[in-house]
Amino acid sequence: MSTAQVERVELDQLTCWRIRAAGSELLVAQQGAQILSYQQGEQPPLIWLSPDAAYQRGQSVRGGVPVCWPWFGDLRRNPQAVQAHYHQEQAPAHGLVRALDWELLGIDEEDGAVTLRFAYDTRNQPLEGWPRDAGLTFIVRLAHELSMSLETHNRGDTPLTLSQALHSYFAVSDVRQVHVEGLQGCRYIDTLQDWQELRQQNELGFGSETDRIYLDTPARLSIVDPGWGRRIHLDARGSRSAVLWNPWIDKAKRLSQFPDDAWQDMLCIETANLLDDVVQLKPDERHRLELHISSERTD
Ligand code: TA6
Repeated sequence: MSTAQVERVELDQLTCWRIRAAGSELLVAQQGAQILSYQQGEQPPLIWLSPDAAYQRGQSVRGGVPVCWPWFGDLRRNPQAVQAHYHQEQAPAHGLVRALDWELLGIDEEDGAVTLRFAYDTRNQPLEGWPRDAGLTFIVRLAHELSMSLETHNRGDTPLTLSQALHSYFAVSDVRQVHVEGLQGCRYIDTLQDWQELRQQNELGFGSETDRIYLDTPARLSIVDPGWGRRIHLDARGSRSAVLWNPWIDKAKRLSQFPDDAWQDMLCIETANLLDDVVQLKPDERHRLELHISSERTD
């Protein structure tokens, strides 16, 4: 007997899917194949969605897990091989697909879990200024825990180099009280200190705006949140880099769809392929970027 529920919901201009399975709930927008929120049982949400989120066509919803592809961040800060594929004056932040319509291939249920399969095919929907032949699939599986996999298939006859990230916004009780485990000893690029390279000496806590690219990251990073008595585990595959971001007070005031005080309630850990971890695909080669999110009680 099916215990999962799948409901299509229209949020302003966006078609979304609300999925309930194994005591968890997930909200996904078809635009951008963007996970919007994720919650286990009666716990506070694990994935944060802005209270000021706007559901407009052509713009990414603030929060959730925007898919940044075929580059992350400012294109000009990417390796030349990533920049070379794009031929327009203006390059949008975080690539080209996070606010475009993806195709929903299907929603399947099995053993109480629900899997959604999305695709973006540059043959059917060419990306202006990026004339490459690539196929993207994004598979999201909700059981009690949440898994996601972003696969790129280089269908062209020349090599393809890209950077990417699953730009996950996590909900926290108070970012000033949390810390991140797993980054000790990692090299990082501090984008707020002229992109200089530094090394993380101990657990990472937050006391100001933070915007860092960590390199040679381990498979597991964890957010320790004493305020909500939980650890959120991020288990990654196909990634050796991650972005840690909190806008803090001043930048929060400049962000769209973002209440001025919301910086306290969220923390981005973005599972990525950046800088010396960019993806290099030969013709017909594939790469998967995968993330599994779970949580455990600590109180
Ligand atoms: O991932 C960190 C970052 O690059 C920040 O610098 C900030 O710009 C954030 O992404 C959000 O970007 P967005 O374009 O979604 O407002």
